[in-house]
Amino acid sequence: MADGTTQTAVTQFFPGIGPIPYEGPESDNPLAFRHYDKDRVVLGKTMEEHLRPAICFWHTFCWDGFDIFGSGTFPRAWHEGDTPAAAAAKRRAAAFEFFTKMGTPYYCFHDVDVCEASPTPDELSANLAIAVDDLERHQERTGQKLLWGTANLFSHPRYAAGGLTNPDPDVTACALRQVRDCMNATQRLGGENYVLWGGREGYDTLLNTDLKRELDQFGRFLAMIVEHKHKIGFGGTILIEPKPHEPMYHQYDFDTATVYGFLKTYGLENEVQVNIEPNHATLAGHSFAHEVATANAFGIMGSIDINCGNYQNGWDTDQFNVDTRDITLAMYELIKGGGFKTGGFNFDAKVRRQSSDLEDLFYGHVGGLDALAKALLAVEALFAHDRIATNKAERYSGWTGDLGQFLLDETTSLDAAADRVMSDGINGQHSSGRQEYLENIVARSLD
Ligand SMILES: [Mn+2]
Repeated sequence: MADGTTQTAVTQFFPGIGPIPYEGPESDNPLAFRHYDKDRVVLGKTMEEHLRPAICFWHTFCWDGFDIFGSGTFPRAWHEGDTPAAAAAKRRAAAFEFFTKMGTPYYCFHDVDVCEASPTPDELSANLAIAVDDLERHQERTGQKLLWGTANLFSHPRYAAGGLTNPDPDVTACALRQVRDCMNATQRLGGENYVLWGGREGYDTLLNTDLKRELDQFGRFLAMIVEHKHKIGFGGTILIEPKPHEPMYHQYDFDTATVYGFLKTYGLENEVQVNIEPNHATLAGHSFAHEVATANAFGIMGSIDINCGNYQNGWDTDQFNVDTRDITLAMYELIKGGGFKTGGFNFDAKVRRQSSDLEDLFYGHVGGLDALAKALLAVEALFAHDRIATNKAERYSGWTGDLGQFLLDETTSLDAAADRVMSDGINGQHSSGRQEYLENIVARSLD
C-alpha cells in the first residue's frame, strides 16, 4: 500500500471478526451487544443519538502496550510498514475497519496520532495534510464522522514545560501553529468539537514558575484560539478537558469548577465548554456525576471522555468503565441537563497491557458501550416515576413558601432575616435526607 492511500480490503486487520450485532440481554456471545441497540428509542431519541459514541485513535491504534517498566506487548499489523508513512496509513485503515465493525458513528484523534513521527513543525504540518486527505477518503467510504480533533501539546520534548503556558515564546509559537493546523483539519473533516487538553499546562515547582504570568498567557492564547474559530467559521464547540495532575504536579485545568473560574476570569465562559473524564474526576477527588452536575450548573457541559480509573489507588489508568451504577448517576445528571448537543461519549480507554489479542479491543469497547446503554435504560426507568426529582422538590419546597421568598428577596437585610427566627418561633427542625431510600431507587433501576 502506497503512502497516504485508502485501504480497500475490508477485513485486513481484524480477520474473522464481523460487524458487532445487537443480540439482547440473553445473549452470551462476547462479540455482541446485550444492551446497545443503536436504533432503539429511549426518552424520545435513539440510543445512538443520546450516546453519540466515538472511538479514539491513541489508545487503540497508536499505543503498543509499552509502560515505563517494559516495552510493547501488542503485535499489531498496523504498527509495521516499509516506511513510517506507510505504517501511519495502515494505522488509519485499521482504525476505520475497527470503527465500522463496532458500528459506532464517531472517532477522535490527536494530530500526531494520524501521521508518522514529525520532529519539526514543518514536517508535522506536511504530514498532517497528507493524513487529513486520507481521513477524508476513509470518512466518505465508511460514513464515519469526526467528534473532535485535538493537537498534542505534551509529547514532543519541546513541550516539557507546557505549550500555551511555556516560559519560552518559541515553544508557544509552535503550539499555536499546531492548534491552528489541527483546528483547520478538524473543520475540514466536519468535526463537531475541538478539544484542548492542557496536560502540561501547569507546573512542577513554583521555584521556576511564574503562576500569574502563565495563567494570563493561557487566557490570552485561548482567546486567540476562539477568535480563530470564528474567523474560519468553524461551527464546532471548543472544549477544555479538566485534569488535576499527571503529568504535571499541578495542572491549571484542575476540575470543572476551576475551569469555569478560569473562563470567567478571561471572559470566555460563553465560548468554551468542558470535556469531562471520569478518571480525571476521580483524580480530583470528585465523582463522575459531580463533574457533570457542576458543568450543567455553569452551562458548560460539552462532551465526555468515558473511562474509569483504578478504585484502589486512583491512578489515571483509562480503563473501560463497566460500572453501570456509577455511570447511571452521571447519566441521570447528563440527561436532566438536556443531554449532548455537539458532544458525545468518546472511549478514552485502553485495554490492559496483558490483553494482547485483537478480540480484546472489541471486548473493551463492546462492554463499555453496553454499560452506557444499560445506564441510559436505567435513566429511562428512573424518569418513569422520577422519585429523585419529586424528593428534591419536596426537600427544597420551603424556598417557594413565605419564609424562603422573604430570605431570598434582595431587599431583605441580615438583621431582618435574623429577626424572623424570634417573630416566627423558628427552631430549624431537621428532616431526613432519605439517602438510602434514594440509593435503592437507583439500584432498582438497574435490575
Ligand atoms: Mn485519563
